[in-house]
Parts: sequence; structure tokens; C-alpha cells
Amino acid sequence: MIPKNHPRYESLILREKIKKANEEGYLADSGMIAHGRGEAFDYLIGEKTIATAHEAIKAAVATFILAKDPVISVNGNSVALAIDDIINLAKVLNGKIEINLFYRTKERVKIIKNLFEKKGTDVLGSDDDELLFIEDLESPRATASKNGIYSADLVLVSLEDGDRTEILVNSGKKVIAIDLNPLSRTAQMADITIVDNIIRTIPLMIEVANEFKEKDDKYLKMIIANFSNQENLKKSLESIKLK
Ligand code: PTJ
Repeated sequence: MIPKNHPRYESLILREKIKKANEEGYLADSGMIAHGRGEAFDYLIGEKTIATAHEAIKAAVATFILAKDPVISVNGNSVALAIDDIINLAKVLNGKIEINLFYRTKERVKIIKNLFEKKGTDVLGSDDDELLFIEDLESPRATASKNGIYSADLVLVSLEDGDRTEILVNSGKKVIAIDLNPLSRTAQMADITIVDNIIRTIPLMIEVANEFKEKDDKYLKMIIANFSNQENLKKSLESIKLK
């Protein structure tokens, strides 16, 4: 039991969630390492949503609303930390949810699918689904549901650093990434990168989505036109360096 007045309470609670996911058998073996890397970057940005992330969230939500067939991609770490928020975001933004694991095993996919189903939410990407392969991507992460990531025009990815974003972008999809590391390959390759902790980002995306749903396309397009991912990433890095 972690005392609520512990100075690292929030951070310890997140560790507990990651530990629990590991015990339940759906975290990747290296999921704890990935979490540790995230913690280090979160420390460097002051464990709060920085101004550049707020800007990226607005551009991301505007892009999401204008998308025809958006999909939220989930893995072991994102489910461990943010399953309820992910479900709510998918509802607010009319997006599908798809399981996409780098270290894919039948067992892990089954456990994650059950977690969503217990909450009354359907997910794509399981072994019961029609799975295709995204061109050029030779990892198990290449699987893509025919009615999900394969045909999506926008994919939200989080907590992954690798070659998938580049391939999704090259295949003509828009990619939004949530990644605490502004230097990761995923962060650098995405169309819009939100440099923030997933546990803060998704609730903020939901807030902005509720506000932006009332806006017209012209307003949303203006938000997107005024956003530069390269500039935003540069400023995010500067805010780390200034600390
Ligand atoms: O469940 P699987 O099989 O798909 O595997 C998932 C992991 C996370 C193990 C796999 O994708 C992986 O190895 O990821 P990486 O290469 O360690 O990348 C994880 C990225 O997420 C790093 O850039 C971290 O800084 C970032 N990150 C970690 N925790 C958070 C985070 N970003 C946002 N919020 C976090 N809480």
C-alpha cells in the first residue's frame, strides 16, 4: 500500500499498474524498461503537460475529427496505464481501437482483448480478426486489421519507438504519436507528436475533443495549418534543456 502523502505517489501508482499488467501476463517482457525510459523523460519535463504538448494536442484532435477512419493503436504498456481513457477517447472521437503488439503472442492478445470486452468495448487486431500485413514491415507489429489500421487514414500510436510510424506515414496515413521522448524515431517520424505522458494526454484530448466537436471544419483546418511538428519538437527539446 502506497501512502497518499508519499512525494512520489503518482509515479508509484503508475509503477503498480505496470507491475500488475506484468503479473496478469499482458505486458511485454521489456515493458518495464520502456516505462522507465518514459519516467526519465517525464522527470525532465517536470511531470506536467508542457505548452508545446498543449499545442500538439489541439492539432491532433483537430486532425482526428477531420479523419474519415481513425484508429487508436494499443499495446501492453498503453493498456496498463490508460485503458479507460482510451475507451473514452475512442467514444468521443468515433475511433476504432486495435491491438498492435511489437512482441505479439496469442496469449497477450487474448488477455488484452478480454480486458476491453469486460468493459463492453470491441477491439480489432485479435487473432479472430482478418489480419493483413503492412508492406515492408517485417516485425510481428506488421499485422493490421483489414477494417482497422490497414484501411485507416489516421493512426494514433503511443509508447512505441521503432520503424512502424515511418512505414505508416509512407503508406499515406496520418500518424499522431504520444511519446515522452521527443528524440525517439516515432516522435521524429509522426505527423503530430505529443511529448507528454499518456496518462495526462488522453484526458486532455477528451476535453479538447468535446470543445472542438462544436467547431466548423474551417476552424479545425486553421489549427492544423498553424502547427509545425518540427518546430514543436524543437521547442519541446528546448524546454527540457532549460530545466
Ligand atoms: O506491448 P508491446 O509488445 O507492443 O511492446 C511495448 C513496448 C513498450 C515494450 C515496445 O513498444 C517498446 O520497446 O517501446 P520502446 O522502444 O521502449 O519505446 C517506448 C517509448 O514510449 C519511449 O520513447 C518512451 O520514452 C515512451 N514512453 C514510456 N512511457 C510513456 C511514454 N510515452 C508517453 N507516456 C508514457 N507513460
